[in-house]
Amino acid sequence: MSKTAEQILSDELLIPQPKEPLAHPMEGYLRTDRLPHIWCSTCGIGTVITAFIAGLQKSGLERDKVGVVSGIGCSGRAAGYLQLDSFHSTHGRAIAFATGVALGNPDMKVAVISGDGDIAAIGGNHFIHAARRNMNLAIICINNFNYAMTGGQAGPTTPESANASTAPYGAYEYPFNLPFLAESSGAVYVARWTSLHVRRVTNAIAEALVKPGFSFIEVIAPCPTLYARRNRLGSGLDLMRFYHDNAVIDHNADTRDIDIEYQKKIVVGKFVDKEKPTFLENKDAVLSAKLGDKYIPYKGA
Ligand SMILES: Cc1ncc(C[n+]2csc(CCOP(=O)(O)OP(=O)(O)O)c2C)c(N)n1
Ligand code: SF4
Ligand SMILES: [Mg+2]
Repeated sequence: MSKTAEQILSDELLIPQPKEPLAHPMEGYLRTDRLPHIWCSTCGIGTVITAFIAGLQKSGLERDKVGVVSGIGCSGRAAGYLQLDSFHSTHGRAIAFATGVALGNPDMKVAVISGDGDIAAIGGNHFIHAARRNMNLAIICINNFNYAMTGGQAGPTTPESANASTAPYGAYEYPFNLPFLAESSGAVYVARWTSLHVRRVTNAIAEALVKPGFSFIEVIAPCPTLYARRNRLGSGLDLMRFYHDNAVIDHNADTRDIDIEYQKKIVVGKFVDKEKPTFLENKDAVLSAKLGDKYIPYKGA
């Protein structure tokens, strides 16, 4: 039985506590045989994985009712380390793949954990159409402002003037404001946090997992090896300090106004949380009304 949003927010942060000393405190949720992981020291991706496991626990969902899909990239490695029904799909196709899993298993909640490039560049079309259809998916986009795995190229969220390997004199394209893109495409839940806001990210993931329909959570996270090094921003810890000093929580912010400018204030919060029938609910409602008893509601593959 899934928990309500109120129950989730009133619970304490639940980090899995092993009864006996184990090899890893999250053993049971991680494929520990795949450790050590590939991520660099002070990279923000691991924090999101920790928050995902804690959020999954808070959600109260049965583990066999949750699937995780990632694309390709450093962030796209997330699914491969999680001991769930998890899939490392192709670059840009994580949401398309997750849509198939969700439609084939309507009683399952499918989460996508992937990067800004995977979700908003090559996968941008799948992103807007899954949001438009209100597919039952929870999207967690780890935004490190660049294509990290392939060498720090500029992507669709790189702030103007930031240095990237394909923008050595500073990026000059206009970046996406992802919460605005998600909301205007139809998402029913939209939040932005940084990897410093572990408790908030955890709660957002728990809420998104139990919310029917398309939820989107952007997590701004350090990439010390490429983005921070090229921009001389220091280590991941320095970026966490920057988030501490520059993240402004404003749940009532209009998503149109929360563009991210290079090394300026970052508006974070839960911006959208509304109810709307999902893709399958709409399909069943429309076809039952038209076809009556002749229509057999779809129960999954
Ligand atoms: C079809 C295809 N195009 C390009 C690539 C090369 N590629 C692999 S990862 C990646 C970028 C990943 O960026 P992002 O999704 O932001 O993840 P990050 O590494 O930053 O976490 C690219 C372009 C690929 N693997 N497949
Ligand atoms: S290259 Fe950047 S995003 Fe990739 S693991 Fe290293 S720090 Fe993290
Ligand atoms: Mg990236």
